Amino acid sequence: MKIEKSIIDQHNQGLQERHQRAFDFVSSDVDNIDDILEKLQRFQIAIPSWALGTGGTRFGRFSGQGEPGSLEQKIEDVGLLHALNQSSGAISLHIPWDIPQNAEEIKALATSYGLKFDAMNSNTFQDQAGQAYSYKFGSLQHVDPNVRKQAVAHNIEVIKHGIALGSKALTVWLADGSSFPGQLNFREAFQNTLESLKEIYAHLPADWKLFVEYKAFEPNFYSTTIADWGQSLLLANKLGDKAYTLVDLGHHLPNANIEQIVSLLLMEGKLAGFHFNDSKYADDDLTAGAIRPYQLFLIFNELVDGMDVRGIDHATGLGWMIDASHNLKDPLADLLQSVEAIKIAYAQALLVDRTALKEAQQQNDVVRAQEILQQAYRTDVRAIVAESRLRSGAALDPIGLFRALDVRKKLIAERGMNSVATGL
Ligand code: AOS
Ligand code: ZN
Ligand code: ZN
Ligand code: ZN
Repeated sequence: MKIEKSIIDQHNQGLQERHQRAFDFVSSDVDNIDDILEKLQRFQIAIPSWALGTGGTRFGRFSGQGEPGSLEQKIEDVGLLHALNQSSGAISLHIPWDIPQNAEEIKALATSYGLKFDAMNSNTFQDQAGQAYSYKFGSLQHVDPNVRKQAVAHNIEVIKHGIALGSKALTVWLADGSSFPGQLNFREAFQNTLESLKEIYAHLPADWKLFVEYKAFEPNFYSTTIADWGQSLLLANKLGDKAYTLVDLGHHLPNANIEQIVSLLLMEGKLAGFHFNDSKYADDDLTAGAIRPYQLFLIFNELVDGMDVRGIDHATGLGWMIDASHNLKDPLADLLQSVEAIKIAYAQALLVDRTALKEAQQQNDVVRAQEILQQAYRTDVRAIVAESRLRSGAALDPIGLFRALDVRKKLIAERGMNSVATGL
């Protein structure tokens, strides 16, 4: 299914008056409103193909119905999101879950929805049918060079698929690590991982990037070979200019100061981008902004500050992506909520009075510094984000329209009750 522009216009007309009142109210106090709106309009967040179906946990999985069963249908789903919010203009694929049979056709289909291909994701955390060697004890770190070779070859394969689709980055997330003390020699595991990554890196086209994702724990519970930003940055620095550290918000030990990590990575020119999600405990992969919206704002505050200093393009300078899993909500509605939360945090960060903040910092005026940040955070910017959507031809209320159109019911009619998205 496709959502026609006329449907969106009709929906917007019904909400226009109310929206205008809210927008006039909030924007009357903002000097650089047009600049903010323009930045919000350009800012795109990629949708991962694996978030389009229900994920489940190791205890069970409850089918979501009408889920995309093919790569074409996944693209169709992201197309629906993009039509509703004009902010989800890219999809991130996972190999082997999304192997394109005909790259040209897939590319053309994505273009017809206004979508690009963000980072490609490799998978050496599961064994695939017919695979010669098992990843039970790791992949790029493995003690057996044959396993490492197989895992390297898979990543090179993923790069090739990405080239055919016009992607420009490879994200490597490894489950590699150990669950018991003594199981692994940390240094050898790290060295093996580095050597394997070097081989993969050597196969990157000149205009490609390698994103090295870190994760504190899970599925291994004693050590993870790329466990934190230090270990990722160490690898990225040794690999070269095309390698960067990817921050998944759910991959830190409790209470980590993620905004500080982001700030320093940006300063070093080594921030790859994000896997946005939220969590109460660890890698919960909940809807962005659902648990700690203030943290999300503080991260964006560092991003806006650092990007302005470094002159990085807010819209395209980083790999902005969601990484989420859904057990309860309709994945599409959930993704609309995530994108909205991310844009709200961005809009709030753009409101921060940076000159005043700098001044307060120089004077060690802690009270004022906090007031300045919270002034921005406590501003209800929803009408600003909605206005940016309106100007881009998207819906004033994407979730409202998604529900009013009964999109899921139509997808079930097209795809059936028990369709199951490929993925975790
Ligand atoms: C796993 O915990 C990581 O977040 C990965 O980024 C991702 O979820 C996985 O690669 C999906 O394929
Ligand atoms: Zn991730
Ligand atoms: Zn994760
Ligand atoms: Zn996650």
